[in-house]
Amino acid sequence: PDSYETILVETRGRVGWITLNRPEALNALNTQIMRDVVAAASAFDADESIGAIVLTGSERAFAAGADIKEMESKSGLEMIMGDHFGEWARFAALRTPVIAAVSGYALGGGCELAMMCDIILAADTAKFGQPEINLGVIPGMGGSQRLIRAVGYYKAAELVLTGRMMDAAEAERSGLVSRVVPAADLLSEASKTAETIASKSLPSVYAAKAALDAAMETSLAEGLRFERHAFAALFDTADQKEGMSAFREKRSPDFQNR
Ligand code: CO8
Repeated sequence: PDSYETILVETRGRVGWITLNRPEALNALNTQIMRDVVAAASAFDADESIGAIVLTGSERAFAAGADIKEMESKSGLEMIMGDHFGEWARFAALRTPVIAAVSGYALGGGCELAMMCDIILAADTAKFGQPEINLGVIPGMGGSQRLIRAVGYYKAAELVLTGRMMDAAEAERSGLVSRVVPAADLLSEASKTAETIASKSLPSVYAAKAALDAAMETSLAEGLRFERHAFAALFDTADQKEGMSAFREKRSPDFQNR
């Protein structure tokens, strides 16, 4: 669809922008916002004129978690049959790199959604946490798994077991965010980063993201095998020839696939 209920969607050059827009609930992730985000992101992913996606929220909140009011009365069976996990998995499986531009709260499902992205840029106002333990549950969209890969077992265990929040500086020190920037610069920095990625050859960007994902999901031996094959495959693209001849001729490359 061209218009969505819970998000704002915009194309700026080769960058697709998705802004979470449920201000009344600090962008809590209900079924509708999940459907909107997955649909908009999938449409950008299918569009070869898009080379990067930015996902952001408001100044006050990236997203304050899954929607507690929507979940509260559900049974375990309903949670499983709702297949929220399957839909978010489609977001995590996009080929196009996604930059999360996080200002304010990224809690619970909000932190987990940021961790499904490839780059996390944080405003100095950002706060991250997995507070599910305070609600009598645990992270359900990857928080107990991706957080450990990002920050290590002991930091993740403390956050998941106590539910406390980290500020942007601690999140950067811990390896959860790529970079912290002043709040006023968050969107321009996200834009610059996205445009930089979108200026590269798309097949190499897809391959780089897939290789990085392999590192998170497989053994070292398997990951290295994947990388070697993906690296070799890129030598059959015109952009590899262009990139390398541009280097030799001391000029900037004019990639066809971007
Ligand atoms: N769900 C629903 N509504 C929310 C949520 C949420 N997660 N967070 C905030 N809101 C609503 C508030 O209820 C409030 O609405 P109203 O004005 O109608 O009362 C409005 O947003 C503004 O919030 P506050 O008044 O609470 O604002 P404060 O500035 O006082 O506090 C906080 C901000 C600290 C962020 C606070 O709102 C808070 O603690 N929110 C909940 C954080 C949380 O526990 N998140 C984890 C949720 S569980 C989860 O994410 C599990 C993920 C796995 C899901 C698996 C797939 C289904």
